[in-house]
Amino acid sequence: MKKVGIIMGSDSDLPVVQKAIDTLRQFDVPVEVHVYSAHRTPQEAKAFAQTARERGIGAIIAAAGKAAHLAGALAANTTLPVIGIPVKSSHLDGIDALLSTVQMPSGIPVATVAIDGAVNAALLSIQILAVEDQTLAEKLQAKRDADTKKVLEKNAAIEAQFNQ
Ligand code: RP5
Repeated sequence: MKKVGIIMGSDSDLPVVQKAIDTLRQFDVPVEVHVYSAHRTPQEAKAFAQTARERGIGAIIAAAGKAAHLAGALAANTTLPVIGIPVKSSHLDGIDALLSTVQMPSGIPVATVAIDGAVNAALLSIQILAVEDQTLAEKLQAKRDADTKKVLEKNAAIEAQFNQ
């Protein structure tokens, strides 16, 4: 199975990124995790992106806050799909990172999830791998079914409380 490469701009992003790692582990998807910054370690970030495909990575998740150029900088150096997580790590509540991550110029796409949206970033990366992996696709469907069941149970409890 392909790996998911997870890059965070700083180790201070780990509390958010941990949720992506946990989700990928629940699906038994192998991960490779690094701290590389588009600004502080641009050479290392570029080298990672340029070698990711040959190392068996099928999708990249990039988490960064503030002037968050990490996802875009990685995407500029690979044709693998890159998913950006804007991290809420500044006085601007993550809006800065969201806009920096999502507003990519035509030709270099980054699939941007919500601010701190690490679980969806992981699920999207799994969906990308599942295009060619039937077992993974079945696990995704099983999770959807379980989530639906939980919501319907909550609905039944609310209906019992309020609808006589
Ligand atoms: C960004 O700046 C990082 O991704 C992090 O979200 C933010 C703050 O980094 P530290 O100053 O905590 O290392 O590049």
